[in-house]
Amino acid sequence: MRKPQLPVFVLLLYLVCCPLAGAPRYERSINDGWAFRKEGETVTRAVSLPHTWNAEDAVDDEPGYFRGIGWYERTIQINDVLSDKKVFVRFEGANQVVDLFVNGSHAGTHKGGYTAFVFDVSEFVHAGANCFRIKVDNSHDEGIPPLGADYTFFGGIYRDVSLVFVPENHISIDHYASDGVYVTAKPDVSAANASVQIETHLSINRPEKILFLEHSVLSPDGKQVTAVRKQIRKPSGKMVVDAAVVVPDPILWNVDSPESYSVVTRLLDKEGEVVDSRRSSFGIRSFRFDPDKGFFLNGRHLKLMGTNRHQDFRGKGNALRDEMHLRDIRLLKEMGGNFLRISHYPQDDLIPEECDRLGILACVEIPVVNRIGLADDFSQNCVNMAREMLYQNFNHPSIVAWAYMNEVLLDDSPLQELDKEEYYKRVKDCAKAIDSALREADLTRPTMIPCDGDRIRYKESGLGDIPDILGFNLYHGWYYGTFDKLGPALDKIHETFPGKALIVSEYGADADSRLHTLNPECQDYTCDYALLFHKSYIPVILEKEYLSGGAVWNLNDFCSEARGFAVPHFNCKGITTAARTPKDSYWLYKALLGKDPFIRIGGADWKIRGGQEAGGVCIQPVEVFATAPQVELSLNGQSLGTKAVREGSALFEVPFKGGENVLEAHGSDGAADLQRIEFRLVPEDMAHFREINVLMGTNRYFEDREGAQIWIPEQPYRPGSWGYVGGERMYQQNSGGPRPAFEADIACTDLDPLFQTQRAGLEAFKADVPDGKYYVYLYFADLTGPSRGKPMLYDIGNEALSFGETERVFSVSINGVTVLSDFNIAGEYGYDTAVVQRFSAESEDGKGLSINFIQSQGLPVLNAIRIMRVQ
Ligand code: GCB
Ligand code: CA
Repeated sequence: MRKPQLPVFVLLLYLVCCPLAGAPRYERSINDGWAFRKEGETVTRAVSLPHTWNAEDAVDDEPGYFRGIGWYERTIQINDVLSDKKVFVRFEGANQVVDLFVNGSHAGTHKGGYTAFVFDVSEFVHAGANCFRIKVDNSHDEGIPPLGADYTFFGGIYRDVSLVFVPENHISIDHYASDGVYVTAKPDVSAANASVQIETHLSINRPEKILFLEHSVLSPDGKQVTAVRKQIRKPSGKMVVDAAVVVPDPILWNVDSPESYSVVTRLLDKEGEVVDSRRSSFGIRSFRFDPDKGFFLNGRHLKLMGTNRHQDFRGKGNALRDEMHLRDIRLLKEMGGNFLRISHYPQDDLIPEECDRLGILACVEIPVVNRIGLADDFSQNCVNMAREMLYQNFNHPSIVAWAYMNEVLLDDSPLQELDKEEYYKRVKDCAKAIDSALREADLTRPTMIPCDGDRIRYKESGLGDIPDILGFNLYHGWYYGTFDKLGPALDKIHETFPGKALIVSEYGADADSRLHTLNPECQDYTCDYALLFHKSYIPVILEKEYLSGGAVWNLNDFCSEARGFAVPHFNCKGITTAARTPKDSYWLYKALLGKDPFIRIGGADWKIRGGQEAGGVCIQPVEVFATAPQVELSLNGQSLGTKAVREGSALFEVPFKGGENVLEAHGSDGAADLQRIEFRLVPEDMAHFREINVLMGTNRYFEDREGAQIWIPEQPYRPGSWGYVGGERMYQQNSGGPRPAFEADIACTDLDPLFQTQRAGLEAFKADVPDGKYYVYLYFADLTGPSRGKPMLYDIGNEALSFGETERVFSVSINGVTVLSDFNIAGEYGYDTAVVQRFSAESEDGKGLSINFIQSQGLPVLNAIRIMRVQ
């Protein structure tokens, strides 16, 4: 770290014997009791922080979400003694520009939505009632990253806010809103000793003749191991004081034994009275990223395996309680992960804190995503953000790299204004400015840029030469290509960037936890395809020696307002849902990476299954994830045999009966699991028919968790059974090839997958049901609208093509009675809109039900059908 030269005199190294005095500084949160309104509104709402104003409008059917100004106002009663104190307001994060007004005076402005900041309000507050007004603006601003990204920029004060009272002379709290104490600890080669450097920033507002600064270093079990005291003559203003100590026989911080030291820093007056103090924790460890051999921690090779994380949660936007942040790190640890890419921005203080505590290595980055801004202050704002990130996270042993610029060459829209050479030069200048700010402030950690798969651009532009480590976000077998291309692509990257340490900074496939299939297809959004994706990536990442590791995209499903697909407004590449329920891929990782005996029957959150009965049962595969070499599965008390576990799982064919089924799995290592599944059999003997839910034009199964129903894939009609007659499965046509499901966000439903596939040109749907009264529900959505809008950036070269169809008009009859005539779905309801029509019908004289589709113009379509016996 670089710092000004200061008149600091080393007095003596001496061991402190006195007990630690109570810290004279204190803080309290001011999260509650705010009145909130959007600019222009007159009525306020009572809110508590953390708060976002976009929790609802970012997930509704209306495209877009409010990006503008919000006001928070409250009276803060201050009964504290204010003489000899400084008062600060500390925001842990608010998106994205904040202005604080205290009793009518402007106390400060902060730009950037993901880092902490403080305002000194000492001048503006007084004893008694104080009026605090906070203006927060999340409008697009070309000067502030991120400018555009695959996630929602929720506005508001979405992290905690506190009042901090410190003595006039104090350990700085306003040096980039950090601790003010920066510890660099390094074991020597033999690890017999560790050298510990401590840089302390002081704010001296009341000049003194002399002050003392004392550091007491405590071992992980709280015993003092060494101490140092420095004398500061004529202290004044902002000062930096350096100290160095040696810790003998250091206990190293490790992923399996994450032991941290702490340092208690005290500022003392000439009588030796404590003026201010604070405790910082740090770890002693060494690490390196090797371009050919991967990552090493304390001299031992360690493959980094883990995930990325976004900070939002279903229904809450980004406004999470502390506990919710902590839970995510636990989820990652329990999975056996040892690495977290804190993406795409710095997160709550507790995230790196918990990584330290649980033994997870991490990198953290500033949110420059897809492109840089052309505004004059963009680069400066990036540098400032990078410094905030760095200083606020400095002491965490878990953090092993500083990153910036995610896939920054992906969005070439700035090329409309600048030629390529000029734009790339600006990107590089910005990168260099950030990179050198990081290096200057921290000599111990490497820098990193996460790139998209287009390695050539990062090479030719020269951007790839700037950081120490290159991350690559790879989606072979999702957005492009096939799984088997991953290995060769990685080898090419390694060849292209000799001397650069490499990591797979992202890889993942979307999965809606409600969607399953027995025939996975790329982009079908089923858990089963995502599982295949992870199964194919993991061994490649493990096997390439030069790769430091890999980070799944993503730990959790997260909000991305502009997305359509199975769960509109969400990116579903999480291995847990947006409410953190694990999907099968999560269990796969746990089986492969976890250390303790573990077993889990797949589809743990798939409670209602269904299918066509054949010979009294319906046979479907069930995968068991386990650490043991062998597992036994039984169904309703009867063993289905024992199987060898290969690469974390074993597959069983399970003959489900109708009703409740109990699956029990036992691993040879003693782990056990039990799962109850309700299986809805469509009876072979149609005389027992009750109901059926069928998705058209797809192989997918969909669990409707609100209606407690299972939807099963279509089949062709056979006499004595049910199914479609004629027509063909409709694919979304993309320039990169057909897609098994449409991406449109379907208006007026939460059951989007019911409407995103369809059969076109069908003649009929027939069901040979017994005589009786039925409800027939037909599900329609016209998916062939003229324009699908701009493709997602990530969907490289894959824009959805227009069908160029004329109108679609058809009639529907049930058992010869026309129930819909000249029906025009889009004409009546608009494109991409859910339409469900319920009809009453009777089956008489053993004729069953025949629903016929009669074409007038264009092809008739059907998206899903439900038939239920009512009498
Ligand atoms: C990426 C981006 C990330 C996206 C992800 C995706 O490469 O870095 O922000 O969310 O792909 O799912 O497309
Ligand atoms: Ca919206």
